[in-house]
Amino acid sequence: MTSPHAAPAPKPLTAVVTGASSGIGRASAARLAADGWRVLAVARREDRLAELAADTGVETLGVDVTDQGSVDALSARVQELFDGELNAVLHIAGGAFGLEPVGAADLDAWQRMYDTNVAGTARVTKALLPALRASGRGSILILSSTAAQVAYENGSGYNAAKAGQHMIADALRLELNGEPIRVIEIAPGMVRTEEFSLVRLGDAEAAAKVYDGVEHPLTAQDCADVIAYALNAPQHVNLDLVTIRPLAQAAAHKVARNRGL
Ligand code: 8X3
Repeated sequence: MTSPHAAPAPKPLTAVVTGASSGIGRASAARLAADGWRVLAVARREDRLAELAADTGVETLGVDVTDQGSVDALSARVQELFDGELNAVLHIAGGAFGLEPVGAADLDAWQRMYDTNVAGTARVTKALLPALRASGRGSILILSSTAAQVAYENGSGYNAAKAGQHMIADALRLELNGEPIRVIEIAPGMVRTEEFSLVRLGDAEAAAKVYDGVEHPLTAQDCADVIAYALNAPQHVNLDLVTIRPLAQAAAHKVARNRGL
């Protein structure tokens, strides 16, 4: 029998995950749902989201982070679904398009990288900040990359976009100091997902070569585990910046291949 003095069950924590149709976004949405969070998983590809919803029970919404009307609809859905109280936003939407030197830069691809990674993060943050504030326990988690930390040949467009996200994280942390909202940056190195290198390089053979001789690149699940740790940690613990690399990788340029790692 329940005691009349029993404390009410705590309200589940709420999260919005962008880029949830595949890779690290999908794995993070699924992991938070398994941890008991109420998750609104968003991405452009609604067919993929429907599969995720069927597998995990998360709520979904088709959202393009580069489109203001779409992000306004996201904010309205958060209001409706979570009574306007949001505990975490995970900025996973983004990615790399192309791999060429500055002298041959594909400026359309640069623009797309800026729009999705940088402006997308700012647009979604701006829209959801009132709900993060209203929850009294908020986290803004930005998935950047080791590409934000050190440049590499042919990486400049992506380096610039990811460095932009890093700066958003740092500025936000200063701006929100004194409020119960923490800002967490997760910076993975070599992660093998079904799409990252394929989207970047446009062909499966070139994409597979990136991981040649590396037996255990990071997986989306590895990243989701770290993300879940950061978000489930007590609110006073702020993992400002977590760099994650596979054992085989010491730096962007230093990858041990064919060593069984
Ligand atoms: C992915 C890491 O090395 O391809 O964000 O830039 S890298």
